[in-house]
Amino acid sequence: MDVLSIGETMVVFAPKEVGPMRYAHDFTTHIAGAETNTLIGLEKLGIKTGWISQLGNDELGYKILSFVRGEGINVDAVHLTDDAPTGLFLKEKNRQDQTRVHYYRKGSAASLMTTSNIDEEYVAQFKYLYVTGITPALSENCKDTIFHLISVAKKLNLKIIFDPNLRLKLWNEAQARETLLNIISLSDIVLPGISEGAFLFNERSEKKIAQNIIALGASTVIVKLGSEGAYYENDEHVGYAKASKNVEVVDPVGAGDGFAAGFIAGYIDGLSLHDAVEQACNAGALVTTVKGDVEGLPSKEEIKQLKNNINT
Ligand code: CKP
Ligand code: MG
Repeated sequence: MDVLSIGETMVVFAPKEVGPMRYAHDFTTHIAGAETNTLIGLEKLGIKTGWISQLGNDELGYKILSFVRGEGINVDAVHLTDDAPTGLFLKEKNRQDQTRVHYYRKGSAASLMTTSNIDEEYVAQFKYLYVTGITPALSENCKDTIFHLISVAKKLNLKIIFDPNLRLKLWNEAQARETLLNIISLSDIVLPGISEGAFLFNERSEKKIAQNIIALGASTVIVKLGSEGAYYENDEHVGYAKASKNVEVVDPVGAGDGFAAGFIAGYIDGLSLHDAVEQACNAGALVTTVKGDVEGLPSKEEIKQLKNNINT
């Protein structure tokens, strides 16, 4: 298997109506969590993945488990617990079409993960570990678990890929900055958004952000610039890439995870750094065209179609 990840996945309830959620009556449900969003994206691009997590031994837990399994992800390392419920969140849309997320995940099953959730033999089956800054924000024990997993993965020669995914609803700025910088210093490939880079290094320029990350020890950095594409840098290549075509945004949440999937799949498939980043931009763009965080994750064919459209 190729890519292993660890994190919390939740059921999302999204009101059909636009406006304050207190007046909402009808909700659609989706499954979302940054790490499984990326793993699902990778499976769609032909990469074999596995997921370490903990869900409640409850109806929402079963719903998530069968959905994630159904997308092809190995779930042997997903544990069901009676000690806490599965987390969930609500996605509210206001009149300006802005999305607000409300979490109901404090004390959730995933937040109770400890180092005992990490089985070295399971980790040893993979070549890459993909982590995001959400998991260490869930609880102190989750933070310890992430650092333990990274050290096990490094010992077993897995490459570490990190998306900072800053979530200030989950922890304070000082805690976030310290932990995210520590994880960056242990990572091979880092995928920050431009505003996350600005938060971490007090720098507005993508080049300065990338240089700071490389100075901490990473070999490849890709700074996401939203609809402007992304800046990439390693010791051989530096440049910009963009989605092949502008798309109509329906739901922006999950774009970063689609980006990660597009990039990691391209990297594993041996594309040039530029082409892997372009594939990432295309995958991220396509995620935003569909409601839900994973429903718009593209296949290789769909990425090709988006590319071809612009050339005709
Ligand atoms: O940075 P993105 O918009 O790609 O991340 C979205 C995900 O895990 C979303 O699915 C949600 O479940 C979360 O980030 C989160 O915990 O905020
Ligand atoms: Mg993100």
